[in-house]
Amino acid sequence: MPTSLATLESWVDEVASRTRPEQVTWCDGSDDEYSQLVRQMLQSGDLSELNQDTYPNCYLHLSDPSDVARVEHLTFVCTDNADDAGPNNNWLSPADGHERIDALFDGCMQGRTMYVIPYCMGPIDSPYSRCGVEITDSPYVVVNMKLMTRMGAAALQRIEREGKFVKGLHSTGDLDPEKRLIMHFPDELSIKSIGSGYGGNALLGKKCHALRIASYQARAEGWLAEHMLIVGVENPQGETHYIACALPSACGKTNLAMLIPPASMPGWKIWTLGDDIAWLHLDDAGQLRAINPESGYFGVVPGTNEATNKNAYDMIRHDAIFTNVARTADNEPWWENKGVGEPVTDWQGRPYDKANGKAAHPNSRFTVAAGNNPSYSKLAEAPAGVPISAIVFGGRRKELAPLVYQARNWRHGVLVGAGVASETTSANIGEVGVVRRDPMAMKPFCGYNFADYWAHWLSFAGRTETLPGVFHVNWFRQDENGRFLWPGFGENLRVLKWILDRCNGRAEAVETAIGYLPRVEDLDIDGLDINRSDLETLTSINARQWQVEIEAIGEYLASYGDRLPAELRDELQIVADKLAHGSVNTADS
Ligand code: SAT
Ligand code: MN
Repeated sequence: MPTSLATLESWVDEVASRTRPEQVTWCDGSDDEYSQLVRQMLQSGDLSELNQDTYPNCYLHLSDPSDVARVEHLTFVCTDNADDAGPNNNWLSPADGHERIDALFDGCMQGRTMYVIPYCMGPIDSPYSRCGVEITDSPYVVVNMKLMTRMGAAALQRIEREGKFVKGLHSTGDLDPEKRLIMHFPDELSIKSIGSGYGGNALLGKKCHALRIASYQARAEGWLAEHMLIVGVENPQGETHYIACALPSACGKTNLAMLIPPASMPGWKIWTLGDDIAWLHLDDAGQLRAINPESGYFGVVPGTNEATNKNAYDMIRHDAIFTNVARTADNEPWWENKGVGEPVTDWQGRPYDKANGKAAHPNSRFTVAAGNNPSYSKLAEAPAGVPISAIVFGGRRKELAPLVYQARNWRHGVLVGAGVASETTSANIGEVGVVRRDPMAMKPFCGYNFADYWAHWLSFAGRTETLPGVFHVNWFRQDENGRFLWPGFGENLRVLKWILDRCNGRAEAVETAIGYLPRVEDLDIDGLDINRSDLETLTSINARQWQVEIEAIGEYLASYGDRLPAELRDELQIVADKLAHGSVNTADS
């Protein structure tokens, strides 16, 4: 018997009798198993080899052209009461949800192998970690789970000890977009996903478990599961402080988590803890601590080059799986803004022709184990996680939002997070570049009613005296000609420095209606090539535009009805009043 846990064994049997696979394989997470699956996929054509001299152990997977991103419109949260899922989720009752999706699972694995993948989200010996088991008929999912999570024998042992795990059932089905569904049953700690082999739809440990199910669990248990990178910033004196930062998908979380300090800031170092998800707990002393539940990265490829993110560029030169990139004549992977080489085959395997659009899909991805990252922090393995000094929210905004500002306090910070809006990206199927509300960058990922989620966030203020500072950033401000005002990438360290200096009482700011802003002279811009007027624009606000924005945030919040916490409404009124009475321009130290 592969497991001593009867509930696990009987669930696997039950799934097998519904899906009727040819065989069932329990995954042990070993390197041998990984190599064996890679060999098998090279034979079946699921993977192809890239140039093994220049990209050793790197492989390319081309997905079905209709299956290249998450599908929010086909993603459901199934709770007894529709209000518990909230207007931020598509809802079905658990009975209807099971009925609709189970019909698609009937016999779907015939002729295929069913893999059973025990995994642990978080360091294997951390009390903050949580386990799951994913059943899938996709060997591509197995190898990605091996790179992204702690999967295999050690996870199974923990699951058997605890007797509790999240059940994730996945099948690629027949990839028909009409028969694609991703369902969550938070009260049952279970996930069912069919019809997609892509990223967040199929690697169930990631968005489905570590965000949607975990956020629901976190609320009941008093912690937070967030769409945040975790980064350590070491100053020239050797002190390291940690920041957790929420940005929507494809807005540069991986780049920020792996930032390379500019040459004009010697002595600074960046340590990566995580690039996508943070689980945050208060410890006994009331300090907020973070772990990264993942152990690998599923990052956006286009735009990665030696100048923008040398760490990522180097990290994906070996032992990486590429999904939906193009290829060069030398059989190297190629993507837009790689900086070297020319595509000869596009992401659909066709001869490259400009007329067909981009060579690599804009949401093409790399998968690598976190250990490949030259700036990987060993503390990512620490069972107790790291203390968080600052929480940063952000979005992609052409206008309005300044480069950075600080919330007046935690309660205001929750409003800042709840009001986040961002232009949509290619990480979801749908229109790109439309501004939409994306509170805490969790719009696609919060497993319950946002109103309850904000109440949960607010409740932290009553639980400790020492909460982190809360900030908002926007790297994407443009002028009327579409030119970016801020250089971004490594230069973002200047903003992180101001943020941490604020938390440590070392930086000045001006109080405005929306919060504390740096003056140009409060930012360290030594050696930065940027003109003064761009900096002025980046560090100022337009009160009239903000009045319109605050009104829009008010309407958005009101759409949550009676469940909206009154504190949030009060906080919004404070900002509206400050805007109406002219911003207070007092220097603050
Ligand atoms: O496809 S994923 O959800 O894994 C990536 C993303 O959208 O952030
Ligand atoms: Mn993400």
